[in-house]
Amino acid sequence: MFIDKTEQMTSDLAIKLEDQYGAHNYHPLPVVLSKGEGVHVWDVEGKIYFDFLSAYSAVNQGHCHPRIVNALIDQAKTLTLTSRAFYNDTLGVYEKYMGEYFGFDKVLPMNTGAEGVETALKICRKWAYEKKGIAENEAKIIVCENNFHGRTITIVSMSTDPDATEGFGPFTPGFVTIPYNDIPALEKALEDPDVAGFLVEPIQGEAGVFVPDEGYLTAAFKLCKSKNVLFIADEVQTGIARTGKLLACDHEGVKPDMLILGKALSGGVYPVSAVLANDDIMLCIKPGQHGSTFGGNPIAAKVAITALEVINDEKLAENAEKLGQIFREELKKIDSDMIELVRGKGLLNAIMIKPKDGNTAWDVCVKMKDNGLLAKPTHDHIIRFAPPLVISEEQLFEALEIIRESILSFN
Ligand code: IF1
Repeated sequence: MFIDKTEQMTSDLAIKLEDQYGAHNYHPLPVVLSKGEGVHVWDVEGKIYFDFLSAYSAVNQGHCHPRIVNALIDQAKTLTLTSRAFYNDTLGVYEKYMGEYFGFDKVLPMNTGAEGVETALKICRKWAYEKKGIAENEAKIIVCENNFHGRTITIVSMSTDPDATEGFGPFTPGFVTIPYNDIPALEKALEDPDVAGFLVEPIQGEAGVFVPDEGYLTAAFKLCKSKNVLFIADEVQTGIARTGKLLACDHEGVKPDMLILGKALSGGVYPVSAVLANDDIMLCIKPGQHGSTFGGNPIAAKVAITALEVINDEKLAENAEKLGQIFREELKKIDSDMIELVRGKGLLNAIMIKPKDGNTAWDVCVKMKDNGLLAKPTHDHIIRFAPPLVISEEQLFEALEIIRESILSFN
């Protein structure tokens, strides 16, 4: 099928093109987007939707935030990429800004969340051998069941999800898996002197917005410190104001030894990730031992600074906290036996859907799409709701009406 460049783009054509020429590694909701602004996206035919996924919490500042887009444009006209073979006039400024913003001595800039996680794993192992004195190649890192940290071979080596692991072996060794939100299990795993780190999502996003018990992070952190083990927080999805604080760890005042950020670090405008740590950990990495062509490039640097300024200036964490509480209260009022559970923190929320007359979470999402709101199921029965944090109370109530109407339509 040859596409005439002048052919009018339609949703059907876009789907056909992806089907014919793209790998089939996703099963998207049948909607084709062509424009985004704030909490809204539009499809090719011009229909408007509330975006309640925010590209999995990458668009916390709203689609195409003008300040962030302009930062991208201005830098793109000046200097896009130097590599780290040379210095440039933006990276140090960005690194200082990040260190002061999150309270760490140093940052190692990368691009995707998975690269951030891989970087943290490498730093943790380096620290294990150079500082903790674990025997070479014996370092272990504890992870939780139902984790999601990305899709590289080493990261899926930590996964308990068959879809993530089947057919991708052999796997990277050195990981110990324990149940999430289980302090006794962590305590037992920490008895092994070769444990170097504990990698954990403060809220498990992909697992279905699994919020651990109050105090879990504090207890886990204290246990790690008592055993000289690094507490590594993967805040790629929960960070950058999503859960009602700058970081999900902030709800308990836990300061991780290593912090992994991504997604909304750029407001969804550009791939930007980062690992932050203090000197005693970060300086275990010496010149030439880790890096990336695009890591910390001038565009990423300027975009991330602006994206973080927007979080502060527009008080998006406060807005997420306030509207998240209203959102959960209103969801619980929906009189439907399809809703088994409502849970979340800030504007990272989810509902558990009990299938009814053969209708599943997917059918609810298709109905919400038809009614003007986009969300997607995770693990069959859970629908995650994560609108941009710039959403107003009025827009939230408009969106809640769509959710309510869509779910009650199955009664
Ligand atoms: C997809 C899931 C969410 C993450 C955490 C690291 C990464 C992610 C806590 C890696 C990425 C994304 C990946 C994206 C869908 C989305 C996702 F459904 F896959 F699991 F959010 F829950 N740590 N999560 O959530 O970051 O390399 O993607 O930049 O793969 O379709 P990345």
